[in-house]
Amino acid sequence: MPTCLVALGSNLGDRAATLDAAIRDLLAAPAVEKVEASAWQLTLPVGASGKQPEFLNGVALVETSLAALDLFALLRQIETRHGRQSGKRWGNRALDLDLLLCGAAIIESPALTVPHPRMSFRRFVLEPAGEIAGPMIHPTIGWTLERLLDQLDSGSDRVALVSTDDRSRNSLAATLGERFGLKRVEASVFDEQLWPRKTTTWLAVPDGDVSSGKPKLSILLATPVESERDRGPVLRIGSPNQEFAERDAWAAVEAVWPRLGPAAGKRLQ
Ligand code: PH2
Ligand code: MG
Ligand code: MG
Repeated sequence: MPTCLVALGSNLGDRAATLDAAIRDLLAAPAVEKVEASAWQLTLPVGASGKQPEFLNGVALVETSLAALDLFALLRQIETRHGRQSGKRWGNRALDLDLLLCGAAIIESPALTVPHPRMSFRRFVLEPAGEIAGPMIHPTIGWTLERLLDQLDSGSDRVALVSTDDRSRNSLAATLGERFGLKRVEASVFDEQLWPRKTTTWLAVPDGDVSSGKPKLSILLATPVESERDRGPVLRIGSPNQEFAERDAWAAVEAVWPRLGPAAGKRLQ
């Protein structure tokens, strides 16, 4: 029976009560054998366009005989039961349940992508995952969740923008430069294998440590079949819609470097 990993989040209402109830609901489902939850963590909202309440986040290991799509449907049911409205992509929510991993499965269907496309660089996912699921392997990157989290702590404070299309790469580099003060830097020899000079733009984070090693974040822009293997935390942007791509990219930067976000410096309450 594969073990699946689920992310939980809430930023409306009694957040802890809702996450606790979601765990009970999962346990009560007929085909669910076992559920182990991490501690809940208060986190700054990532990708918010205005003021947003803080999230309570955590993850749960779920042992189930359900197929991934059926578990996904169950998560939707539980979200609905707790007042989730089919809302905006980066909006507030009483309960958000995301299917992160299902054993080593790789699923790309219109309804569901596993591994979850934004899990590998989100602190609010990897920190709780480190507690209960550190040795699980991210099947397309090939790293454990523990190692991904360690990369966010000790990797180089750079973003590698990868695309064969110079124009969209340059335009995204400019957007991230304006928004966060990211600055173009030269590649180091070390990076050449996974991030070829010709197709990569390197951006350094202000006041970061860019000395050496793999970047904390790679963004793959609609590149046909660029492998994620061994890159570490990675966002693949498949949508050709530029507005959508920019939003995904800056939300990823905030997820890796919370101090750059709009809520930075704010005390969690
Ligand atoms: N979920 C999002 C967008 N932003 N930020 C935090 N801190 N936690 C979340 O769970 C979260 C988010 C979209 O699902
Ligand atoms: Mg969701
Ligand atoms: Mg989510």
